[in-house]
Formats: sequence, structure tokens, C-alpha cells
Amino acid sequence: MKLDQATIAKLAAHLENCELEARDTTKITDDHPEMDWDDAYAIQDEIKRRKIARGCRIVGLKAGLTSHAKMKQMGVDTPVFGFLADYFSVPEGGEIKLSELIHPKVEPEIAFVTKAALKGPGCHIGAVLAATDFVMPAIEIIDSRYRDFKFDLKSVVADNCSSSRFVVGGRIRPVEDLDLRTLGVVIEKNGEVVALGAGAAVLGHPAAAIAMLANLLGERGEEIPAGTLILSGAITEAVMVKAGDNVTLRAQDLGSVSVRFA
Ligand code: OOG
Ligand code: MG
Repeated sequence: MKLDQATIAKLAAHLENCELEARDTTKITDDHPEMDWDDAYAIQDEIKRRKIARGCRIVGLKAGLTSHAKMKQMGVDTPVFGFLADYFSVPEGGEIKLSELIHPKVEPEIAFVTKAALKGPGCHIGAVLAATDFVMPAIEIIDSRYRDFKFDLKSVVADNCSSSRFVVGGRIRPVEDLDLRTLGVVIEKNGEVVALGAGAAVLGHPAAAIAMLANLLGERGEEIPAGTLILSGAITEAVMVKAGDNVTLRAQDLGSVSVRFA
């Protein structure tokens, strides 16, 4: 760790206030170039602590930057993880007010729900599939607090990996009958296809993102408990939205999920 506790608390408050007030900021590594990975996750943990202290529930985890499309779009090269708070969850077919967000983008993802704990090191796809209760399609709405989505990995980790909102729904299915590698997804904006891909875009298999997450948490002595919702990361690049947009994710074998922006 390179930052002291007071600086971590100050940066967490700053980033969380930007989230809650829907305003952007410059990336925090501009002022703290020395900060390391532990500092970045400590700031994210402090944001989580602030939310819990205010009465929020943590309802899940997310992996991010798990596809080449995303890494290329954002100019970074390592997957990262963050948490999902209760108020991030938007009902299927629901509406998101653009005034509450800065510059949201949508991503097609596969959501996993576990039925057994997963613990690294050494967690692999087989362990993830055995521990998966079911999967469902998800639209993640990311909203980096950094101006123009310009960030480096440590800044984005501190910012809870741009987490903002998510919508899950569609068909809920056990993984046994699915091939998540070849499962196709299409994102439509106002009826027009704007991005498409297949599950293998995420680290070769979306379950590999969950294994990676269990292994990263394992380094911290933590595990993924049974009953955890986890977003496995965007299959395609993220797509910009504006007021009035209707977004639908159509996922092969998993039905569709929609959300509107007002
Ligand atoms: C970071 C979050 C990335 C994903 O699914 O890859 C993410 C960002 O691109 O702002 O959620
Ligand atoms: Mg995502």
C-alpha cells in the first residue's frame, strides 16, 4: 500500500459523491501516480463500506474487462472486479433516468447465480459450472465517473469498475443444457442491432471469468458465497445510450431483457 488511510477515505468519498451526484472527475492516478493495486481495491472497499453504513445491501459481484473487445475499447489488459449494490438493480423492462447518471453505456453479459461457495486459488471452469445454480442474461449499465471514460486500471478499480445499474431477466436456465461458449448475444437499440457476439469472447468461456474472480478473491482470503449473483463481463464493446433509447438484449436459449432510458 502506498496511500494512507486518510487519503483512501478521501478518494472513496470523492468518487462516491461523483457517483451519487452524477458528475465526472479526472482520474485519481493523475494526483496519486504512486497508488498500487491494494490501494485501488482499498478505495473500492471503502466505497462499499460507506454504502453499507448508509443501509445499502450488497447484492452481487461483477467481473469487468474480461473480453478482448472491452480491453481494446478501454486500452487496458487485465480483468478486474467490483460489487453490485441493491439500488443498481433495475427491474426487467424498467426505466433508467439519464439525469441520475453521467454518460451511461450498456453491455451484454451472462449472469451466474451460485449454489455452492467458490474459493481460489485453483478455481477452474469445472468448479464454477458445478457450483452454478443457474444463468440468465443481463444488461449491465456502466457509468465511469472519469471524464470521457478515460482511465487506467487502478483508477477504474477504485471507481468500483464503473458499476452503475444492471438488469437481469429473460429465461433462467441451469448450465447443463447450454454451451456458454457458442451462446450468441445481440444488443438492439431502438430495434436496430448495435453489437453482437458469443460467450467465448469472455476469456474463452464466461465461467472462466467467474473462476478468475474466485482466484482474485482467494488472494485476499475471501470466497464467493453460495447464492451470489455475478456478472461475468461484457461480451462486446459497450454501447453509448441517450434519453429515449430502448435497449434489448437477445440471448440465444436465454430469452431477452430490455430497459429504457428516459
Ligand atoms: C470498466 C467496466 C468494464 C465489463 O463488463 O467489461 C465492465 C469500464 O469499461 O468502464 O463492466
Ligand atoms: Mg460489465
